[in-house]
Amino acid sequence: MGSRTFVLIKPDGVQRGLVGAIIRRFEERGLKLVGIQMRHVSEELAESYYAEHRGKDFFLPLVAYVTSGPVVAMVWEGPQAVEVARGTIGATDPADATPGTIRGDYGVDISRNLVHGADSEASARREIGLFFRDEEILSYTRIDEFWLRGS
Ligand code: IDP
Ligand code: MG
Repeated sequence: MGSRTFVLIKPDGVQRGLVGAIIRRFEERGLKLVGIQMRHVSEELAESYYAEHRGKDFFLPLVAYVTSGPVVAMVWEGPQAVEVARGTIGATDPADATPGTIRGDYGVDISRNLVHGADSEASARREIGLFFRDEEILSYTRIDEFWLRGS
């Protein structure tokens, strides 16, 4: 089994009709989708999910943003899943993000950056645990795994 990461399409991604385009980036890159759910994020969940940012000046707007509409929460698996997903997502501020990344192709402002990706394996485990029960994460072989990894 490869490592896992947690990715969340924020409410602007859903409202702008970019769910398919965003999922496609990870899917075509070669990560394997092993968990997915659409939901609203409660204030309580947002505050624990973004606990590291409590006290910063953007914390309350961030909680308001992520609770403002449905999100799509996902678990992706693959070699170095955390780093690979963060690379596909791009820099935090879409204005600085490289074209070719999700934020660099679809965003212009740091307050609406479309997607979240866990920043370490420990964060991924914590965030997956906040959103998913164990039985909601699936185990299966993708038919192209050999062609993605060479073994
Ligand atoms: P990351 O999402 O690239 O890991 P973090 O520094 O962990 O970036 O920040 C979490 C989220 O908080 C960002 O994705 C963005 O939505 C928001 N955020 C971070 N810095 C700012 C800011 O300066 N203004 C407004 N929102 C911010
Ligand atoms: Mg972060």
